[in-house]
Amino acid sequence: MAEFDFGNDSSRAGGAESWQDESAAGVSGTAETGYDGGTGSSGMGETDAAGMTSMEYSDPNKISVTIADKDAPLVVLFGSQTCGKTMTLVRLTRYLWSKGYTVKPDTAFRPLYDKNYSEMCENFDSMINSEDAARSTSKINYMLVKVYDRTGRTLCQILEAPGEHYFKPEKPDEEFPKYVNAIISSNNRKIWVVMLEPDDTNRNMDVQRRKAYVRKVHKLKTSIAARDKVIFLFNKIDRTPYVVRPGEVKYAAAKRQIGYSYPDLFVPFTNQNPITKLWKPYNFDFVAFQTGSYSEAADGTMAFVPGADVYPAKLWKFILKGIKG
Ligand SMILES: Nc1nc2c(ncn2[C@@H]2O[C@H](COP(=O)(O)OP(=O)(O)OP(=O)(O)O)[C@@H](O)[C@H]2O)c(=O)[nH]1
Ligand SMILES: [Mg+2]
Repeated sequence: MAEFDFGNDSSRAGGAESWQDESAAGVSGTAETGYDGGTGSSGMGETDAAGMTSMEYSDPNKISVTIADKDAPLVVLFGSQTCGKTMTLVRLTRYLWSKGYTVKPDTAFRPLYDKNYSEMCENFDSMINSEDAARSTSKINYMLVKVYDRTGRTLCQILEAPGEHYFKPEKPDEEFPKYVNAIISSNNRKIWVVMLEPDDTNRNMDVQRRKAYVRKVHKLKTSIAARDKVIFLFNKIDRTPYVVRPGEVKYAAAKRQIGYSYPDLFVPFTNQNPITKLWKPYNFDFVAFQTGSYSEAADGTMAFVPGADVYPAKLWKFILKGIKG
């Protein structure tokens, strides 16, 4: 856990003062910034529309986050900008609600000065249910949600953060920001959902950049704990020729395509166990996914229609498997 305390359960109740105390010992650096106690009215305490201080915005190493629950497994949606992390969270949340789970944002994740975050927490339900989900979620930079079963037991927490903090196409080999490293080394069991997408769905990605993304994923692999699990999520599967009908995907072909698009991606995940490798050649799960379809309505809004339930159902099955270890 190194120098990062990951907060504690009292961080919210204690308000701005206790937050400052904690961050002094944490990665955020907010204590040195002259943080103004959450009024957002002076100097470094001022936040932009995205809810970050100018300090956080210009130097991601100053970003302050708190994972108060140090026990619940942490599912991290890892991927570059616009690969679909936020919408995957939206889709999975809708699915989990339909199955009777409770999914709620964790208000303590960002400091009180991040009004954008607190507003998102307040409007979480309507945001997730919005038919214009793509637009209504465009302000999501960070989101930590907790998933509870019917008895109120916490099953896991799911983290969504800006794609450029995991992979920046123009600076592909840059180190992770401090807070990402703090998450990597936290004691929570982690399930890394590594996002992949078709060759032609992201204008910021080309052959070279996908190779660089592979390097970043391999770097992640060398940094994570042995007990951590990895799920490769091939998003935007609707934009590939591998969908037979909604929810039914030619898995072998889809996986083969990933091998071509992201060369050597799977190599470090080879199962070295002489026995289990006979039926399980790799140490990861693989899921094809579609968050939904996006069509432009007459009024210019993007109408979001969720994809088939099969996709989030399968993702959730793998997450549950990862939680159980
Ligand atoms: N065709 C298709 N498009 C998708 C799918 N999922 C996401 N998209 C598109 O990708 C866009 C970006 O999705 P987001 O979920 O906001 O991406 P993100 O990974 O959170 O991006 P950052 O927050 O910038 O890191 C959406 O607005 C959609 O246009 C999908 O399953 N199919
Ligand atoms: Mg996002």
